[in-house]
Amino acid sequence: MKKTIRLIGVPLDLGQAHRGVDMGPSAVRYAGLAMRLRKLGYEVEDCGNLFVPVREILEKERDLHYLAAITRVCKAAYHAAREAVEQGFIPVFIGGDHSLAMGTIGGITHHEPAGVIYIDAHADFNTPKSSPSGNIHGMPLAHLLGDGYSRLVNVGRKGAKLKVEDLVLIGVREIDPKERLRLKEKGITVFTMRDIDERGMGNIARQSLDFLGHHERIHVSLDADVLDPIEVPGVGTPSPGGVSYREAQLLMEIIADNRRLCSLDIVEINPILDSRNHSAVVVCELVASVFGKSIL
Ligand code: Z70
Ligand code: MN
Ligand code: MN
Ligand code: MN
Repeated sequence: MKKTIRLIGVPLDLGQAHRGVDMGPSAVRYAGLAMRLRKLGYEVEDCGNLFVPVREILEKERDLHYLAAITRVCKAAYHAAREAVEQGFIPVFIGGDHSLAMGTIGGITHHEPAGVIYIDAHADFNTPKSSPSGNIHGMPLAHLLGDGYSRLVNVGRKGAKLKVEDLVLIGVREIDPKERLRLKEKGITVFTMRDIDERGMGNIARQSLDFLGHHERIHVSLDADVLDPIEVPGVGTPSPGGVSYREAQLLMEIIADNRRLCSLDIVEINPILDSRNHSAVVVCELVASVFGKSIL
């Protein structure tokens, strides 16, 4: 009997500047994610959305990068992730921007450590000091490893939620100057677009899973902007030269075959910048693959 998947929407758009990411959960539901997963034989329970305050009522917090509100949403996401694990569900968090990962990954690792495959055009490894934008969605991994705003580092439980050996990044092609230094100082495992071009996605996927071989559970955090914007235009920060749909499919299929997936974030889909919900439909196909859809 397959485990039940629990869908949890997190319409968070406070971690970055573009409006529309808050509509991601609706776009992904409308694209038919639940039905797609049921067809694969899963039971799917949709819990609706976590509460996120509307940006227009937080004008006074803008210069503070909405830190207080993001912290509250991350605490709620932490709790939802922890509870889903305790109850034996596979949680799928539908964002919203990537700052939600500071909650979800914390909650997933509340009782036991897990490995994280972070799939993104960006490294999301800025601290408030290294960030040129101040946008908190560029900072979740720094906080999960213990650096940055103490309020966010301590969401859910005190201190870092991940160690360097728990994390791999795939698909990176845009890194800020100080962020690059931080990645090197900490020795983070990063597979860039160059690595994918030279060695192929199949090799990168298998090496990532081997690197996380000491974990029984793997969390995947999928930022839609990892995909090439020609194929997936509905993202706030389009970054040319990205992963193709087929490369992303292969990565998802290899993760599925490995059978350690415990939870998933799908983030940064922006329906306002999309046309006819195409990007959400593409991402739903990827989610189906990571949950075991196979061609033959
Ligand atoms: C940049 C920053 C980012 C996502 C953009 C961009 C970060 N490094 N993350 N889109 N998902 O502002 O820190
Ligand atoms: Mn991201
Ligand atoms: Mn990104
Ligand atoms: Mn942005």
